[in-house]
Amino acid sequence: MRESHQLPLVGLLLFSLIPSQLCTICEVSKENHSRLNPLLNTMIHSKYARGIQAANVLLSLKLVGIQDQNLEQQVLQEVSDSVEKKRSDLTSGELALVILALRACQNSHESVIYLHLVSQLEEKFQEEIENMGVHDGNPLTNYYQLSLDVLTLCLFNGSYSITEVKNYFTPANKNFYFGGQFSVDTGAMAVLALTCVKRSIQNNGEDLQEINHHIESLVKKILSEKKRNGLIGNTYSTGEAMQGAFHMPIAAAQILPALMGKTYLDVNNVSSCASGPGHLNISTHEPIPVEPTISSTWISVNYTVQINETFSIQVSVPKGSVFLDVMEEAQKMNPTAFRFKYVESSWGPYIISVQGLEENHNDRTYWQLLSEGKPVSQGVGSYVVHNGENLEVRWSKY
Ligand code: B12
Repeated sequence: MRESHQLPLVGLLLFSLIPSQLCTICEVSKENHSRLNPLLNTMIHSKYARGIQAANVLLSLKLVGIQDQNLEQQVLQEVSDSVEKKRSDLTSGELALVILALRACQNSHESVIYLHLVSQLEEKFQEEIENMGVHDGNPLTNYYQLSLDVLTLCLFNGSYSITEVKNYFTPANKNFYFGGQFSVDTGAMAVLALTCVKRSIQNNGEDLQEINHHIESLVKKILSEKKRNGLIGNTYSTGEAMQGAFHMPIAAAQILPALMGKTYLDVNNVSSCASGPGHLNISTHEPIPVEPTISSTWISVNYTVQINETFSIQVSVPKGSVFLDVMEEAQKMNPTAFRFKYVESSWGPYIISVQGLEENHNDRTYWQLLSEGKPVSQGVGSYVVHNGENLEVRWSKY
């Protein structure tokens, strides 16, 4: 992913994921805990806190130690129901997140009921490895999810092979890169997983040395990306920025633990979980929805679908519209050239096909979103378009 793909979130996320001694500046002081309320409310009152995506929210609530039995019970129910519904259709990373969320902050004797989920994850992790064997090193999902898998198996006594982890998580592996650009999020999640594995190794042999070496190189790569965006201070120092950059509940869920000085490595540490603020003020009422100001002003944008051929159209949409509105309008005007499909994900709508041409993880193909020829850093549901802008969806390889 290119530079423009790096959100302030990445800067903060990376610090949250690197072992905590590096992260003292991320933590919000006790007096300022109330400033986290907007983040909490964003996280809880959203359609993305439903279904399987609720796992992110539950994990975050438990990690930061918010003691609200009703709320926790409600989110827990949401997670359990969606596991029941999706069953074997869960991706490996989704299942890993579910386990992290359900088992977080529990004593080990309380958590026997989730043992079958850990065995399922062992199988899903092996399917990822097998897929890499047959498809040129490409997993079923991606390395962010493989890292979540290893982290979860490591934290909750699942079985995995240290040799496999050592071989697959070399920092030069192509799966750490999208379009030649190092993915900070992926690297950060891998550092967490490798740190857990490192702690589990008893002897001081070759395994330990190699894992240590992987961690060090990944941290170096992450830090070298950070210098370019350098937004850490600004982002959490102003409440406004928090509500802006982190208006997506998933973004809020990923950043909250960091702001409370917690990382995903803390989930099996019951005493660390319990030391949360407890008193954060969560509004139990849905915020009154801000009606989108139906603007009487219309803007005009150019929209292009780029495969081998180029298909372009001029579209008029109300001011304040997002990328998705433009795509929908273009589809109405010319369904043959501009028809598309999307799926809902934790980050909002994700474009999976245009003109019937579908992304494929085995081939590393996807639909990239661009503005003025540069990749945008948000999805179609969030990116607000401007008058005269040149938007593009491009058939690409990562
Ligand atoms: C892997 C990945 C990809 C892969 C996905 C395919 C694959 N092999 O899995 C590729 C490289 C194709 C990709 C593409 C894009 N990505 Co991406 N991606 C990720 C990453 C590293 C991990 C996602 C994951 O597996 N999560 C774990 C699983 C369990 O959760 P999940 O919700 O089920 O995951 C699915 C969705 O996240 C979806 N997805 C991936 N990226 C994006 C982006 C958006 C906007 C949406 C709605 C969904 C989505 O693919 C995942 C697998 O199915 C995240 C980092 C992060 N912090 O989450 C960035 C991340 C989600 N991506 C991001 C962006 C911006 C994009 C693009 C819009 C870039 C672009 N300009 O084209 C495109 C999406 C365009 C589209 N078609 O709609 C941003 C989103 C920020 C935001 N505020 O919206 C993130 C957070 C990276 C970052 N820090 O900037 N991505």
